Amino acid sequence: MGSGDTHHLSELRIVLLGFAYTGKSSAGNTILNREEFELKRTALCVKRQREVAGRNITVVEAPGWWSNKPVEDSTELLKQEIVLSVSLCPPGPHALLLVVNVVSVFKENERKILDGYLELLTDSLWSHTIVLFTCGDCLGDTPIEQHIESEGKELQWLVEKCGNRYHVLNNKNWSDDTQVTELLEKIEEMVAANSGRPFEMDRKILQEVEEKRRAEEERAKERMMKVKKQKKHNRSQIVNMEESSDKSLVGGSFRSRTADFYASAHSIDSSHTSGNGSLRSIPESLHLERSNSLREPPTMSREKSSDKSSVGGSFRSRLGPSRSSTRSKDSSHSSGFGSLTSIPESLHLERSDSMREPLTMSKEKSDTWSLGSSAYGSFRSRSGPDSDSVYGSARSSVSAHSSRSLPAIPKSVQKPKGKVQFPKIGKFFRLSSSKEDNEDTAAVEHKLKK
Ligand SMILES: Nc1nc2c(ncn2[C@@H]2O[C@H](COP(=O)(O)OP(=O)(O)O)[C@@H](O)[C@H]2O)c(=O)[nH]1
Ligand SMILES: [Mg+2]
Repeated sequence: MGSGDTHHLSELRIVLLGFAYTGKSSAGNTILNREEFELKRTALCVKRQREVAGRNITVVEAPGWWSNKPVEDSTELLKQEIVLSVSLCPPGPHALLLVVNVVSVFKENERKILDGYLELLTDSLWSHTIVLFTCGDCLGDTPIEQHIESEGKELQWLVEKCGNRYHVLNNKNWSDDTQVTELLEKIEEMVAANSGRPFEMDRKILQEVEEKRRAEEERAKERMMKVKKQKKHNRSQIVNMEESSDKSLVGGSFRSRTADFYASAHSIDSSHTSGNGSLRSIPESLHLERSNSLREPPTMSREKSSDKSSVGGSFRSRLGPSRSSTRSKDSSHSSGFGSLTSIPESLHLERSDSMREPLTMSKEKSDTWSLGSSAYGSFRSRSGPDSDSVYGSARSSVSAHSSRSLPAIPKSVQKPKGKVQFPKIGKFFRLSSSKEDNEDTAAVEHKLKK
């Protein structure tokens, strides 16, 4: 591809598309010559702008898709984002860069899946698309043409669909700026071949998706209002309970403090499960595994994920294997009305050699999940034999939501030795009736409220 006769554009709009973990964010950074994109998975498009090589460049990264998950099995959000990516740089991108990692397998299955996702953007995308090979450093001395030939007919099909437009980037070598200027020139050459027309998405399809998105956002707002209203109602009920318990002589102070305790436990819990839009970051204490795989992290059965919305659900997710935490966060994402757009770097996704989605969880893991379908179950999974103490249960569910260290349990409320007992409220009250114990309990409550 020659570059001498192309028109130098002062503005370039680019959309990066492709499988997850192929190097889209890295390519965006190489093109903009700065770490503008974080190397972590995002559910929504990310747009960055910068002046490079005398051009004002806009780069939009669409969320990547899994190589073993056909478009019909993917989420609505992902499909919408892929379509909307091209509307984020009006009047449309000059170039769609289809990112393919040279170390990834690209066979019949991958080709079909890729084609399925690209169909979302209609057939007209091909005239505006360039295959952008990443991991150029992994090729060594092998010319990209040889790689295309040796990889097989599927990759050749892709390159030909793109009018034999391709480019190789080594995202680990920013000092070589010719690789970027050459890419920009290839884009300008394509723009010239398209008579300067940017890629325009079919208006009807775009409108449909935009309307759908708007309606979802509206419903999300309504849900948020509903949750707020519900919380307000719950709070006023607690106040009423407190007032009526104050009137009672025996156990009054205990009940009012208990109401406080449960109210705070409830509010921590609901911040995880109600998805009211306030959950923006995930505590550092939660970690996902990441190895060398392009697989989608394991999914939970519908039953398991719905379990999480019940009391103790988030608690269980935190206690289970590290992946459980992952899923718990995932659910926070999906119920969070789109406000949670990124996953902190401390969270790592599992990778292995294959790009396939792993099968569902092993029996052993699902057994772990089924533990704790009751509050006691979840408590047992964390605390073992001590689970039969009411305080123990409350204490562990609170700690599941809080990254703070657990306050010490006052002696007076620890499990009595010998036969297991479930204290009744009256007994419970009596347990903390001495001055010393009251001080202990007050200290516990103070810490929990913090
Ligand atoms: N060696 C090498 N690694 C790369 C290159 N491009 C991306 N990577 C790595 O591939 C992984 C996925 O990259 P990322 O940009 O997050 O992919 P995305 O999910 O498609 O945005 C990261 O660990 C990158 O460091 C490249 O050109 N060479
Ligand atoms: Mg990325």
